[in-house]
Amino acid sequence: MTRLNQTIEAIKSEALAALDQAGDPEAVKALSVKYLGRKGLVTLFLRNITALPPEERPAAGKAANIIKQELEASFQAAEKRLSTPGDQQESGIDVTLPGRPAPVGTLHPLTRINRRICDIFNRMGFNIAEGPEVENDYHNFEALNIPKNHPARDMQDTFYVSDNIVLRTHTSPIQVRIMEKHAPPIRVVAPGKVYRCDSDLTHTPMFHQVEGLLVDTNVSFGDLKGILTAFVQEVFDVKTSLRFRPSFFPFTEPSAEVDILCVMCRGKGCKVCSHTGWLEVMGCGMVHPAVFENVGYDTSKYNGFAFGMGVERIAMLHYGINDIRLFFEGDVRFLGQF
Ligand code: 2U9
Repeated sequence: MTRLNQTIEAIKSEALAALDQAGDPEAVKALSVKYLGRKGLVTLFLRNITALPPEERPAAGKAANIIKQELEASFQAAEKRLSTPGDQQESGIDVTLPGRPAPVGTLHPLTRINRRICDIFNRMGFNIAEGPEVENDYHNFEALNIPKNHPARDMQDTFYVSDNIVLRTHTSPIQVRIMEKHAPPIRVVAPGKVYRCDSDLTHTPMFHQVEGLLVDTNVSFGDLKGILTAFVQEVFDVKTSLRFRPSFFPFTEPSAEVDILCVMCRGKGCKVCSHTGWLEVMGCGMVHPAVFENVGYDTSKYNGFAFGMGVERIAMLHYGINDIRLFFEGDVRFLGQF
């Protein structure tokens, strides 16, 4: 090794030793100036090469340039290392970055529609009431004028827990229990799960109902039509036509089913409304006097109306869903859309 090479090697060793001692980026910068700056030791060494005999210049220049590059790389690495906070050097995680947003859940579409329905009636003066899902025969059937041989009692439709105990097939027993406890006037809506032994594209063994009951003096079918017309306009967000079609339920007389103009074809006829132009949304009627007698109400003084609807059916029409099972599969790709 020539004397000159020894000098530049010594400069390099000295620079690296000093770099080892540098505790912050400023110290590294100062060393960079000391060795590589305009008047730095390596720079001066390179400048003085011209004073060497011509035959020594290439080797000295090459050695000095290699060392200059090595030192530049070492200074850069040290500066970067010392600029990065210690905890980040350990884990490789930049704790100053904003966090990833946590996935947020949404309300189940049935919960949303159930709340929407109850809220509309609530604003019309109806209170919300709940009751047991496991009911006795009396409250689920007998009190509602459903005689022992009625088809609704058939083993096909009803889940029997024992001879006298059933999973409620509708939320009507809630209103029976309310009437047993309270004298008129009554304005109540009863939401909840109900159970029927039935399963296909539009039926599940468990589904949700909201029923309503109003009892007072001089209640007319016109009052019922007014309340349900206001409700339907509100729940579907559109001014829609309604029709009340005569029907039969053991607990109401007269009874009717409520249809709305098909939300898909606006009455023209399509697959959704089976080409009738109408969609059935709920049932209703004036409460049968036998039901009032069962709870001890004076039928010469009081009368009232009742109605009932399936929450799944309203939700399917509201959101345009054609398979009821989607509500119960728990697929987040479906549920995340509401
Ligand atoms: C009392 C007296 C009468 C509740 C009523 C209906 C008509 C009705 C169906 C809608 C779709 C059931 O889920 S569904 O299949 N319900 O059509 N429900 S009147 O009548 C009552 C309730 C309680 C004491």
